[in-house]
Amino acid sequence: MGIELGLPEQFNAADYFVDRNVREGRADKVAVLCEDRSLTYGQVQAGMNRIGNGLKGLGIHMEDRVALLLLDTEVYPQAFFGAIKIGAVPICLNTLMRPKDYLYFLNDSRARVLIIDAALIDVFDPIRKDLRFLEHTIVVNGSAPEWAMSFDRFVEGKSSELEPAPTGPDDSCFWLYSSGSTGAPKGAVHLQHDMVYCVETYGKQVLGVREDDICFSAAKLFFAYGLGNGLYFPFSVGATAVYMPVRPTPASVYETIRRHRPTLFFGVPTLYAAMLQAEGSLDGVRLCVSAGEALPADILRRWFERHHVQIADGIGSTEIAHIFISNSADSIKPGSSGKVVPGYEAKIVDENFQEVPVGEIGTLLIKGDSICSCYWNKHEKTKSTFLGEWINTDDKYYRDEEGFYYYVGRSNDMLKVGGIWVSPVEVESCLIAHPAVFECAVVAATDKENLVKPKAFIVLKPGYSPGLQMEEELKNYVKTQLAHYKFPRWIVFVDELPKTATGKLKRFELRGSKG
Ligand code: 3UK
Repeated sequence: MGIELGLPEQFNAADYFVDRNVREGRADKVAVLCEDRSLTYGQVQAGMNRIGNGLKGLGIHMEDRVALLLLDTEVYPQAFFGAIKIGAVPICLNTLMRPKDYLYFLNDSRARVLIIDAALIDVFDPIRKDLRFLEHTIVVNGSAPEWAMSFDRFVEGKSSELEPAPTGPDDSCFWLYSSGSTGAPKGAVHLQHDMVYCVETYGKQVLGVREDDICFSAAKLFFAYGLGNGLYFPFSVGATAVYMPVRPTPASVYETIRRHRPTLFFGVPTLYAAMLQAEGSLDGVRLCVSAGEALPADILRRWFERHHVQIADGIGSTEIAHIFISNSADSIKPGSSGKVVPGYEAKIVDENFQEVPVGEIGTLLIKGDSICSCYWNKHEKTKSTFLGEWINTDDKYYRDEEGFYYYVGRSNDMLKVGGIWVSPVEVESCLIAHPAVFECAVVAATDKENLVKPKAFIVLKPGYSPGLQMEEELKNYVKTQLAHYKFPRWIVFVDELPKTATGKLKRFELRGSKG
């Protein structure tokens, strides 16, 4: 059943997640630990207010979009909530994408301001001339090029006092982009009450997040998953968040755990598999969480044997903001996604939207009040995904007698690689543009840890010969064109691809192979 949040008619998420901590006496409590720096809730509030006032100074109003392209540092919560506090709408952008992806995000969203980490500024050079709506670029954590504005200039003379904008629970609050197998990414428009719904359901009832927790998410804040883990769960109870701006490798993650001693740790299956291969300990961690893709039972078993800490696998989505089916510390079935989180409802249906019996596979529909309001400017996709109170997750699931849910695959061809979407169609279009490639098909294959990675079947043009050198060349080619994690880990050269009588690729015949 759904739960009532009972939020007042005037409600602003920045007031709820930041100001309330100060009002409740936590001004001096540490909100964020990042490398050797720490910030209290009072400092986060002052920084947030200064950024809100800075945005107002640029003429940004309620409902204007503010794009954030930021590494995980203490700037993140201040910029995110600074925008929300004035009623503007932050868009958390993935930092791993290519210039043309950013061109799309910025033009599609019509963001008027971009707040960008100095370390990422180079991606903007090739696209600056094609930006249609962006008016201001503010550079944080480093110096600004002459065409942008430094953070110091942006906040110069700005007050650290700010009244929240008169938003309500159903106003737009933040966007996250979600990618599909074909077509452009879709901006999921989340409302002011959505984060509170996730807190009252998964946050409090599954994680049991509390004031003395220290939350460390290796999954970055720009993912819907990381945003809850590292930002609004800890901030909902005045806990502490640990931010790590560098890439999550086993070494950087173990080192951050050693240094800041988190109590809750959030990762994706690929990272858990890699951490099992490396030295390190988890002292102080009371629970680990996995999401983004299914956690193989064997990784969970080996993790518990070595660290004596459970990993609670749960499924969430960008559209639903966070996790809606999950295992929990005291209820775990390895290989399952767990049970429906209190506050959500689930239905497994056939192609006529009729519920299927226990044990039978169908499409997973979810109901719950953290579902985004729509995809921005994508009416057809909105209608086919959001079905009244329900959302079609496009995931195939079955349920057992005890109410545990088991993931069996996607309804479409999308792959989850290291917890991030990869569209096989996008990788294929990239490969086909290489002069040696005549035809190709990209499918999911599993590595030795049973984790999914892209695999390419390639028919070469006459005059080109298969072999290790060609394989390397094609892999490198994809790496230069697309986000790095999308490149095919295995390449198989074939004489022809399996096709149906009508010439449609029989993708299922290639799928499911070992890499
Ligand atoms: C897949 C899973 C099996 C599934 C996310 C936690 O991953 C998140 O959001 P995305 O929009 O992707 C959603 C899709 O990913 N998936 C996610 N978790 C699992 N499949 N087991 C899992 N545990 O296909 C789902 O539809 O990137 C995860 C919290 C918030 C999130 N947005």
